[in-house]
Amino acid sequence: MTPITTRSVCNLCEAICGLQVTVDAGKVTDIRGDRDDPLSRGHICPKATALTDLHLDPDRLRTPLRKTADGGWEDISWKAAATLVADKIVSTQEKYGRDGVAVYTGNPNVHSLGFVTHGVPFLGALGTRNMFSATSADQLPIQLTAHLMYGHQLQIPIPDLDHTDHLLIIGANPVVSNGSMMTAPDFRNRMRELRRRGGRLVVIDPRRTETAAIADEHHYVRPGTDAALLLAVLHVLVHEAGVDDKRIAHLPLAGLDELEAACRSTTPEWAAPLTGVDAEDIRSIATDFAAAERAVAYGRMGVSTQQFGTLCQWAIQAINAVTGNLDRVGGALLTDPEIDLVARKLSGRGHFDKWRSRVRDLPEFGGELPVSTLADEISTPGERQIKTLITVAGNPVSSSPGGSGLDEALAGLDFMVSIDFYVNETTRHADLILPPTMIFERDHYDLIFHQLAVHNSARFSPAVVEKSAGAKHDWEIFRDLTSAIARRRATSHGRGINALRRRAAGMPAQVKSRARSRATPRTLLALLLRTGPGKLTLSALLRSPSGVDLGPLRPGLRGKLVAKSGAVQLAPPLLLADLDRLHTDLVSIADGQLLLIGRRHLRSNNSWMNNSPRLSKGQARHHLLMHPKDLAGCGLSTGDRAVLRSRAGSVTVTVAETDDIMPGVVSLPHGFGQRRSGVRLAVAGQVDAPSANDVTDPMHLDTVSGNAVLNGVPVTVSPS
Ligand SMILES: Nc1nc2c(c(=O)[nH]1)N[C@H]1C(S)=C(S)[C@@H](COP(=O)(O)OP(=O)(O)OC[C@H]3O[C@@H](n4cnc5c(=O)[nH]c(N)nc54)[C@H](O)[C@@H]3O)O[C@H]1N2
Ligand SMILES: Nc1nc2c(c(=O)[nH]1)N[C@H]1C(S)=C(S)[C@@H](COP(=O)(O)OP(=O)(O)OC[C@H]3O[C@@H](n4cnc5c(=O)[nH]c(N)nc54)[C@H](O)[C@@H]3O)O[C@H]1N2
Ligand code: SF4
Ligand SMILES: [Mo]
Repeated sequence: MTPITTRSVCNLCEAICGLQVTVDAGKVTDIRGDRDDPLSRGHICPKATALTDLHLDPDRLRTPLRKTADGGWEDISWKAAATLVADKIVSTQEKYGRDGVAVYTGNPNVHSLGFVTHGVPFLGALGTRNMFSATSADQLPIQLTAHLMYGHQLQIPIPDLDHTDHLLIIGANPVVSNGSMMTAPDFRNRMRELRRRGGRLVVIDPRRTETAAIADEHHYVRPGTDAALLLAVLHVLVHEAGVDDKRIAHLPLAGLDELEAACRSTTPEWAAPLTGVDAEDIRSIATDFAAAERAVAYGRMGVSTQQFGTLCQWAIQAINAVTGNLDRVGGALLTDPEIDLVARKLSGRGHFDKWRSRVRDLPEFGGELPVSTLADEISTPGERQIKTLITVAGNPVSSSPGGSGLDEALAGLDFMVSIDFYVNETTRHADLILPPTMIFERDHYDLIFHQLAVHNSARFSPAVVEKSAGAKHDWEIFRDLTSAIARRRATSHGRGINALRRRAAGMPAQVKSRARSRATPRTLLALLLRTGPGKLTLSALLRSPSGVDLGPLRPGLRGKLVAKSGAVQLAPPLLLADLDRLHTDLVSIADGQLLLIGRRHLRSNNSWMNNSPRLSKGQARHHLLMHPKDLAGCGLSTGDRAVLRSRAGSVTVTVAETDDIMPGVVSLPHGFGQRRSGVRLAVAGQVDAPSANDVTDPMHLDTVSGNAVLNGVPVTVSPS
């Protein structure tokens, strides 16, 4: 056979880069950026080429594994596996109630069409309140803020990168991450274009990051104190510069008076000693922003996974709104995806605090509880205790705070099943692992990330290689589990299986139940396209495999706003109430303590892809970065081993000196720690890396949302 070149997609991060791939004898042999892709324009990062490693990795599971009595693994048939899972789920729920079964869904799920079409309804049909995901260690504050201000958790204005004159980034590093809650492939070139237009990039970050390095201006900020900084910026905008009524006239805004009151006393002079940013710098951050015709503020992990994550995300929205940059070209705009999850009601608005977690009384959001309390819910006896856990595409032992505590808790479960293609720190505890196919073997359409992209486009990427014999797609796994559970329930209650089938299979409610159990992600996508207001059909997408250009972002929030009041809520009461905490709890650390923050690397991908030789080769990248003054203060020098300790736990790290970090701050990346026994990865490099989440503290939350605090963790560092 001659090699063929075709189009595909990288689903490793939110940038959703288009790929040109060469397939030879059923194997992908070459991967390049697809220049014809209207969104990614030929951009890829080193991770795209590592998809070949994933595709060919002998450690990647292709068929189910069952844990043996001595802790090893043996093969099991798909059918026997589905029957076993169904039996455990049904018997647990019969014995302990629906909440006896818990679910953790990890990050890669949002990058899988089959999960969205079949996994979401399957898991929802289990009816458990013990739902957890990576959201509460990530973007929960953004979704909660969108829910409170715009009326929908996914009505999230996106920075109009391609037309702005002034981009203010707080706590994000898109040069490395390629954007998050802002699908922004080719970010670096997009910033070159900003410069060519005469625009400015301003970065606020405790580390001089790769993004700060290309910025016009960078300010260090003390971790966890951004809410004070942003409220001081709002103070300058509202009380010193004054709101320009003409610039905000295009939108219905409610709560401006309350917002004004909330930032009356939050002067730059108040914020300066708290944040470490000079009062005059705070003033110029605000006035430069206000002076730009088209400006937008954007903040991500550094201002989501910290003590005041929700206040930060709210203040960022408020800064855009009061300067008239919300719903303005070059400001923050809603997208016009071909399949609009909000307009089509394919995603719920979100709801907050409808119920609480059993042990720590933490609020749900959108039906999920904070992952920081997953271990408590497993190990604390009582009614509603978790006995059976389903994890899908996740690794919470590595990715959630207090990972070592969760590691212990998982060992105490009655039963655990993981849908994942690796044995990792988390899935090693499973009784069963069900591996799905990977991206090249399955069809893909980005239902989620077209909704969050800086440019409107639509792209369907059919599978480019056959799945291996006996392998299953994730949606087939969910379909078969649905049937197996229905069969099992039928035997215990004599009930028909259709009720569950109807609830569980397939996404759009329009589809009749029998058709739904036969539906594939591709047929459901075709249906969504056909029944929507857009012009594109699946055949049209198949004719344009690089994607269809749907044009730049456009204003239109007024017509799309789902808030019941019909206005943008600038001052949600829940958040105003949280301001008190800002005045009482703003990061206080004891003498000798430092503040831990995280970081990402271009060759990292959360806790996985560490098995790719292409990505993990080369120098270790998991050093604890420290300022020279702090290093000397701890009696250490570069290369030394040291103990990094917090209230929650400790790890041994190798320290490295850098001038690129604020004194008093240390940085350790997350996603490592694959040395826990039983993990079946070859791990080409980065072997001694500790898990940052053995040090982050599951008790330390952004209290209002329940989101994890992964940045700004008080720690000490001492020679090991
Ligand atoms: N300290 C600290 N902790 C953090 C963060 C931080 O910045 N600092 N970041 C947080 C963030 S933003 C996130 S999103 C989370 C991520 O945390 P998680 O979502 O818990 O973990 P991942 O590392 O994404 O886990 C990926 C797992 O999914 C599997 N997988 C990959 N693709 C597929 C697939 O298509 N199907 C299935 N079924 N499985 C698949 C992989 O084999 C791997 O085991 O980590 C969070 N944790
Ligand atoms: N290469 C690579 N790309 C990725 C990922 C990956 O693992 N590797 N993961 C993907 C995922 S799941 C996500 S969610 C995104 C995350 O995307 P980003 O949020 O852009 O990535 P981070 O590296 O977490 O950037 C957070 C920044 O906040 C800074 N920071 C820490 N604490 C504070 C603080 O208190 N205040 C301020 N102002 N800044 C602070 C950190 O120094 C860091 O530069 O990246 C995605 N892209
Ligand atoms: S930036 Fe890299 S990892 Fe992200 S989608 Fe593009 S190629 Fe894949
Ligand atoms: Mo994330």
